[in-house]
Amino acid sequence: MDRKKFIKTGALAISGFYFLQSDVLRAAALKANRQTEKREAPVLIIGSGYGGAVSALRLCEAGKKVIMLEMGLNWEKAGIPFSNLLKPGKSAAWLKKKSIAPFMNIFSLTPFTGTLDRLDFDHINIWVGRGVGGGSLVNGGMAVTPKESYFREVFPDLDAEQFYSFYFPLVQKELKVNVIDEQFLQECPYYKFTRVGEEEAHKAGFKTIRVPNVYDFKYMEKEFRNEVPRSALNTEVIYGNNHGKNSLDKTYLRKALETGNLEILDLHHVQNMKLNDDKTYTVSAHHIDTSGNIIADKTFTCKKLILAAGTMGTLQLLLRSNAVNGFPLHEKVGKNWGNNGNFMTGRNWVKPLSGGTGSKQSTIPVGGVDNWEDKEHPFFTEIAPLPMGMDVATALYLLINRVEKKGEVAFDKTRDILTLKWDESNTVKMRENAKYFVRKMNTANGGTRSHFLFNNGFGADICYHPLGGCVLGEATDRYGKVKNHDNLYVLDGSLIPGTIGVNPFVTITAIAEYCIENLIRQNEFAL
Ligand code: FAE
Repeated sequence: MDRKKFIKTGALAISGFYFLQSDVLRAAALKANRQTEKREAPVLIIGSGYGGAVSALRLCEAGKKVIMLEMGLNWEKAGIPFSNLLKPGKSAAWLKKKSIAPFMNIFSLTPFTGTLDRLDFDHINIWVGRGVGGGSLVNGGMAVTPKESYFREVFPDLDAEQFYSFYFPLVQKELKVNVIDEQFLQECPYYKFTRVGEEEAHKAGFKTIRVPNVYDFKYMEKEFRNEVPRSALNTEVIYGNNHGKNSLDKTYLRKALETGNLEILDLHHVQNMKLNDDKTYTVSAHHIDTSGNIIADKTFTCKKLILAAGTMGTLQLLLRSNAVNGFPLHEKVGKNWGNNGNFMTGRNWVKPLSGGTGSKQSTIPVGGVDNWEDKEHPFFTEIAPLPMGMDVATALYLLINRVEKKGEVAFDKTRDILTLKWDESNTVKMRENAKYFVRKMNTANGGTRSHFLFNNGFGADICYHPLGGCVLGEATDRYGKVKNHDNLYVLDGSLIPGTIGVNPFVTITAIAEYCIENLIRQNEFAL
């Protein structure tokens, strides 16, 4: 090594050593200053997404005092604005150094407890929401009621008539579901992608449907007229919406807080649960700051525990607690998991000579292709926006298929991670459907398979809708009480056996309403 190189390497090594030392010292200082706190709670809910929010409201209305632990931030309380797709900021990712959208991750970030997280497995990446409101903060707001025939097939033991006459209408009202005005849709330049998508689908012989949403379309019309601040028309969606979207913090959670019976503790990341001899639970959580540093170790002892941490969160808590302290588990926990048939695809060269799919796009999808009744190729697909700030003549689709082969979730104790038995064999039929759809669309309209967005045109590994693993009536009783337990309940997407045929939050909310109503009626929460 020459002298110059020696000095350079030595200097780097020394500065590296000091950096390392200062990191180690900072971590040690933080640990030494960490506070500990113990609390008692009659009813504890983990997670503030759909299942958690419904449970909180109905229990609070019934006069129960509820504490809710949420690992993500309370954005409204923090007063930090959400960032948009073209300028990702604090809200863009959960403690990551780079943006984590499904594509175009060219943005560097300072790690912050953002709203969107991605869980990476060998053959599938799963996106989830973090923050008070869970997935409702980051999702596209598509509020779709499943087809009754498929609901009956997926849940043969539920009273479908009661769901379609009572629970689905109830949640549509509570979630503030509405439909875009047809004239606005036809005239608004921000919906060219939907108009082109529908026109092309019709030309290819497909049936399209209008998709309801929780985004307030009257607000959107005002946005368009520049009467109010823009949100959906300003590329806000998967990193949160500053306006317009009726996320759970504006619906169920707000109502629950108004009862005075709910306390929400944000930035509380639950690590594991322990079953005590008197059948109560001790829940251990890290209270973190917005950089992810642990500032306090907290334990909560509760009589009744509701897991609503979302499919992956709930499975992580159950399986990890079992690995760490022998938490009792039923053999069906982790089984019957699915990606709701999620399969992304797209097309390039869509109407390149007539303005493509539009340079301006609303982030809120309102159209879909319904091919569910086709025996050979049953699927539903969302005509998704791609608001990139310029016309890229590209159409994006999120297909929802049947899940013919289910997956399985387990826990690897040595690596301390969840594992997922899921590979290309689980998505064979989904790929066939996507190929069929894209080929038919291209034959009728021109265009190519989208190599621009995906490797070879297909995103088999993109999942927004993880479902199952703690299935109603299998790992739980018929109302979500976990088998082998007296005081533990699961109320979230993990109750749905891996598939529901449409975007799932309306169903998750309805099932949670049904379960909590019956649990309260059975005096499960009489303390
Ligand atoms: P979820 O909403 O995920 O809430 C779980 C909460 O628990 C989260 O806030 C977590 O931070 C929290 N949590 C997890 N682990 C812990 C822990 N250890 N300690 C403390 N807190 C914890 O659960 N669905 C639709 O129906 N329509 C759509 O348009 C749509 N678009 C989507 C777009 C994107 C980008 C994504 C990611 C999802 C989308 N979904 C959509 C799916 C939907 O948001 C999801 O199915 C529901 O949010 C799941 O509801 P859960 O109540 O199961």
